[in-house]
Amino acid sequence: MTAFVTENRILDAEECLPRAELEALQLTRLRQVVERVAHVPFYRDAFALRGLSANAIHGLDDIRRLPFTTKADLRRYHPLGFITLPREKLARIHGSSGTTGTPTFVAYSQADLRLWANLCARFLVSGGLRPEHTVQVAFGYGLFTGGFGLHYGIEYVGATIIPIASGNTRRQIELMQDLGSEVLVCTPSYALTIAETARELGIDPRRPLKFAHFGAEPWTEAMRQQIEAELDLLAFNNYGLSEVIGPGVSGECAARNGMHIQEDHFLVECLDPETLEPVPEGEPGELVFTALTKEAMPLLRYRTRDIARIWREPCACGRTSARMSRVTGRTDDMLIIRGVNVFPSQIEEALLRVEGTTPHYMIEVDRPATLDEMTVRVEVAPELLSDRMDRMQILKERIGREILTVTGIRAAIELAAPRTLERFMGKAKRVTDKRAIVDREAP
Ligand code: DLL
Repeated sequence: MTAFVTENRILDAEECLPRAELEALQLTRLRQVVERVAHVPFYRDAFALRGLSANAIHGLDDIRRLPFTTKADLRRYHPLGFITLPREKLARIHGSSGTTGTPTFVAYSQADLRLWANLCARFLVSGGLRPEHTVQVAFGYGLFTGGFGLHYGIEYVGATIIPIASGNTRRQIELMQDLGSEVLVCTPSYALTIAETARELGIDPRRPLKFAHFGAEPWTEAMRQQIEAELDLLAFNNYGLSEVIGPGVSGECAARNGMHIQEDHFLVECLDPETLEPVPEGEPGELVFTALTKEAMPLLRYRTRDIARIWREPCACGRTSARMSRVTGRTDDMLIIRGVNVFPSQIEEALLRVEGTTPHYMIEVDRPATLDEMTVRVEVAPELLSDRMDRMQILKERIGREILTVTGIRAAIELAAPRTLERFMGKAKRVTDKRAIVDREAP
């Protein structure tokens, strides 16, 4: 690992390795990690069943002989059955609350924490962060990996951090102005809340912000445009998940055309979630990651449930790594409504096509009799709210049509006044499924 924000150098050498060299490095590291996890009970048993050892890995394709790891496996070995180091060697434990079931924990060694800081620094730098910037971290600090992950990445770059965490939006805005934050780090939905609150307070939120790094939840290109217009900044997307390391798995460069996956540390597969066979390059599939270099708790073939596309064409920025698209849905977030697959992101896409509907919405699915029904509640701009029922009806029909076009589903539309739907400081939770509760995370 090198500190890379020196005079003219803003890339780690490993980020631009020629493909063949990158793959050779991945293969060496894959063998090492297989060896490292061989005594973890889950993998020991799975390897025994398959007659596997590190010697059985001859090429990267041999990854397909390795077992998958799922959230349900982590639960089965709760709380820390996947660690490869003695407990006393752990430096940090984070956790993910998840929406169903028991929380799961992830562990880091000192070396893992250094690696994590480096990986976050890489995407921050590729998205414009420099040591002279002041950065406001409005992610939660705690078991969630967002706050601490980004914090140490920013520190690694050498920029000034304001670790305000999420919440207290008014203070957030005051501080931003007082201390001159140029960079904002949070979820995209919280950025919208910040913009909205600033407007209400009569504060111009556009100064001094210059750019932002958003992640931890799905968002659309239209939402990016809206945030950029309201806050007058450049917004970069970054992706990660606790089980793999936290933020730092991938992030956008200046080209903002896909997120560079940090492939020297994470081997990625893009699989058909049903057949678990690789999808053709560029096609959407479930992302599956193998952590190649982590010490304390490297997971093999972790099934993220995130749907995205992956491609490997070279990027103008010089990085040679594969890029991933936005996450277009999760296999477990996917709603099946009257047999049709619907992702919350599609509803957002439809809403953003109708001027005057803000991106604050909630989706409710119910089955009052035999048929599923979807209701979309959406906040609309004050100037669109009217006492005239006919006008409101026209607006509802327009929204309904857009949702039908995007999803193929007819939804009941309810219009809400501004600021009446719930706001989120962290990840937005927009779906209520009132049909029979199922454990969506079961393998
Ligand atoms: O959300 C790690 C993170 C923190 C990433 C801060 C980026 C910034 P978890 O709480 O384990 O970890 O949630 C991981 O969040 O599987 C995705 O479904 C979703 N997610 C994360 N980043 C993005 C993104 C953190 N840029 C889960 N776009 C993942 C869409 C994202 N979804």
